Amino acid sequence: MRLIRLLVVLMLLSSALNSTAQPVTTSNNDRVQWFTDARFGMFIHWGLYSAAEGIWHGERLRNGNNYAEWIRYRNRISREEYGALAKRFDWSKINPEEWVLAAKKAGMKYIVITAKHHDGVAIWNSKVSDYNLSKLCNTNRDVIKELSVACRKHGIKLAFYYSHWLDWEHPFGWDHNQEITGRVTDEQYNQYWQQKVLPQLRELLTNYGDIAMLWFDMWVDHKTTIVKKEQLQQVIQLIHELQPKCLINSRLGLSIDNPGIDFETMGDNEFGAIYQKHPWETAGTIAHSWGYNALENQWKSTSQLLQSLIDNVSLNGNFTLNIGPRADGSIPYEGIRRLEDIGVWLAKSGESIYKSIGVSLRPSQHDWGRITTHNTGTGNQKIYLQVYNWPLDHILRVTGITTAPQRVELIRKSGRQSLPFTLNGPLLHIRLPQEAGDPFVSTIELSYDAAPAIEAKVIAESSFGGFALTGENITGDPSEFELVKYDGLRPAHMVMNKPGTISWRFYAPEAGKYSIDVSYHNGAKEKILCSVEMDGKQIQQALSPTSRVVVEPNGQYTDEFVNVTMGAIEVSKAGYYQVTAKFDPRTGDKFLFNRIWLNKLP
Ligand code: JFZ
Repeated sequence: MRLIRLLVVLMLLSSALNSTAQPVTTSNNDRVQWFTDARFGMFIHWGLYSAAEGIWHGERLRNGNNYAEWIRYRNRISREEYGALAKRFDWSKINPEEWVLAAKKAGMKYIVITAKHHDGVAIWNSKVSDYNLSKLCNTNRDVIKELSVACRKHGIKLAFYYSHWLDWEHPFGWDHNQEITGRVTDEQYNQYWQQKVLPQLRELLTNYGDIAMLWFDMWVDHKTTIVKKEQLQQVIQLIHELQPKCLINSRLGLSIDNPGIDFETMGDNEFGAIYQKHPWETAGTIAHSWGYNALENQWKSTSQLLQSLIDNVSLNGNFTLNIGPRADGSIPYEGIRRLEDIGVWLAKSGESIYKSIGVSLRPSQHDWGRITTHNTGTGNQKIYLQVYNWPLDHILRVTGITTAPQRVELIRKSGRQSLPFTLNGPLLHIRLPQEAGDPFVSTIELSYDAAPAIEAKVIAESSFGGFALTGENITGDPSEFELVKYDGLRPAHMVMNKPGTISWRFYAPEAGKYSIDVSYHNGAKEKILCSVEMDGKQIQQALSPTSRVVVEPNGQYTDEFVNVTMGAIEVSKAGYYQVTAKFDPRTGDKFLFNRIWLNKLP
């Protein structure tokens, strides 16, 4: 799966070489356009479990994931005892319109609510089963009805999470433990499907107006579960029959390549690493648990949440951020605080998020942040530099856009501030004020009257200057040598276990001498020759064997990587150069190449 994604992105990158930054549509499927335009939505986990608050008979969640909505299964709670949690709901306080207002204020465009979670409890007044929140609470209120009215009133799209595979309430529904007990047969499971799943989906798609999407939750391949493909197809058919515009996510149990699946949902809190053409989202939490958990203490910072949103947008993805209200409907303060801060940010920088997408440069090639671009659809184009880390020397270095912008403006709360810049080939330097534009993420807008030209393959300049030539930014065939990411101990590296040559596209900002440092691990017994060539000049060095390095006392060792200054190569003028490095390990030698550092000598 990941390998395929990697290949796709490499194809995209190579086709992007020397292209222009055409304003791309974020999707070519009309039904899903609103979703990719929206970029940011709210998830709400709310149900009977909200009243347990992650504690049962004095005990925290058992067995792993620590998701409060799993408490019935994890803590082996009986149907009756679990149903009695209904007593803790305070209907005088519950007001779904407040959730909608919080979403709106945060700049979110849609809401996905857990209509039925794994516990099997419908939170609407379902005619299909009496074991629903309204009946258990003995109220004629229907939160789904109220939420749908409020969403319509405030212009927020409404979507339902529906746990189709797992249902811990229905006698023939599925819970994981049946892998041991083997309790439910295929016939019985199909009864659950025909008598509960399909009728409840029919209710949800009939009684609450337009439903923007159904969010299913099977995070393993359906072939490894009791669910049959025909059953999933019945669901798709029903949705298309009742609400043809309603979107369906990949966690139905079918991958994005299947007809009927509109967008991909990544793993929980799994953010994108590569650009993907099809619509996709990350569902994430503000803290850890989805349902309200009294023992929660892992609140993410506003910067972190904003960066997650921006990272995903830069890779064509959405962010669906969860809140877990309490049984009285209130949203925990820590959540409200962050939603409000994000809303303030989006009110001034929203153009860089909504209807926006990334540019065709290497993802995360800049160490200061990310780039998004606004899909204007017309000739002019905006590019947004999302600065996570304000450079100490007050110069923002942007690599790969070779057209000079007409304007460069820092977006501040108080207005826009024009910034001076220079463009040298693909190297844009923007002079920044002392103060960051925003305490969380500063946005700088570049305006162009036509799609700017993009030079996708050139090595990005680091903050403070200098260029790192790595296994990730080579030109040429990236599959010849294995690329290993930073694994927690060793730095990222390329495994060169046979003689080989790798090269890069480098832009020298000026004439002069560039020093060349190489960082490597040589696990062989003998020296390995390295030669580096640029502009027809070559320098060589025999790289000595390297040893082990102690990471932590008493035995945690790993491969040592060393830096060696090989010398310098002089170029006669500014411009593009191919840099080539040649290594001659014997086949099977353990030679790990980390990077070359190129730096202009004074
Ligand atoms: C599921 C649910 O079990 C959970 O309660 C919550 O509703 C969440 C949104 O979805 O949990 C998952 C699903 C997928 C992964 C992990 C937990 N995953 O792919 O890593």
